[in-house]
Amino acid sequence: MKNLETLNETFGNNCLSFVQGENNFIKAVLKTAAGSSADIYLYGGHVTSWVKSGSGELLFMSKKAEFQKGKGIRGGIPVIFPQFGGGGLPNHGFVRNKEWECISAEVLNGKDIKVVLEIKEDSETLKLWPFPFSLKLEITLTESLDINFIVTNTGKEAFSFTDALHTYFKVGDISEVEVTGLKGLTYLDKVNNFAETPETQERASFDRFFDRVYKNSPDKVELHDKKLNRIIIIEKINFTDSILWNPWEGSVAMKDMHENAYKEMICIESGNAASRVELKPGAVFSASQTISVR
Ligand code: TA6
Repeated sequence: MKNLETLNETFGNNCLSFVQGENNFIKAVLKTAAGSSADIYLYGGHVTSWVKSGSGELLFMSKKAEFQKGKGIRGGIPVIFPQFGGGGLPNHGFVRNKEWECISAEVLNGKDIKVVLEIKEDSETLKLWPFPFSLKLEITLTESLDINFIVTNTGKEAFSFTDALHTYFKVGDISEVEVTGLKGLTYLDKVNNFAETPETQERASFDRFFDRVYKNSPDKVELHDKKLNRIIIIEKINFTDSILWNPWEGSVAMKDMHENAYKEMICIESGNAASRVELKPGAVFSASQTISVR
């Protein structure tokens, strides 16, 4: 794990610097000439802020988010691999709870910034999940925030996984939010024993706890925020599903969620959650998400 000085010497430029963030966790701070910015912690490969010039902060971060080794950071864009949700591994896998390496940083077209982070197996992960792998995140800050999610099977055995970019969006008031693009899909309703449920709403709205895996969702979904008067567009490639979640008043039991935090957020996650991705030795899987605002 490189220290701050080495990171800045190796990758720093006039748009990117590494600083000590919360609890002295190292984060990259990206700033474009157009006035957009993003914060990316090496811990978890975790984007915690995306500010678009003219629109303000687009991502939700809990005021009580914990920056502790072994714990997930509550908010931003947790990276979920090799397991979405519960199962034989820790909930949502283990890469969000580990240090990633920065392997490259460059300014594109004189204005956009691309940072590549990588995590590989180590003795801890091999105990949990006995497969060598590489997971790279190519994060590009332009007028939008683009993330390429690239898994390589670097071992000699095939493996399978589920995944997600577990994105927490900041909203003005969850009761004044609508999500479009889901009508006609079937979702697994985790609030109702994973019942296969048809989505009948053109403009899905929310008034209670929801936790839904929309299978084979379209590659574009929109978040309409009436209170903040903005539309966030989530576009994805090769992430087959969209997962929507808000704990509602249940968040009172979550010690890393501040009071009434549920009112200010919605998770719309791009992932492969309902079906596993199979990867042969040497094979590469890539998926991407682009979020933008208008
Ligand atoms: O994506 C929705 C979900 O799977 C919910 O079921 C809930 O567990 C949420 O993720 C948060 O999980 P976490 O492990 O980050 O508390």
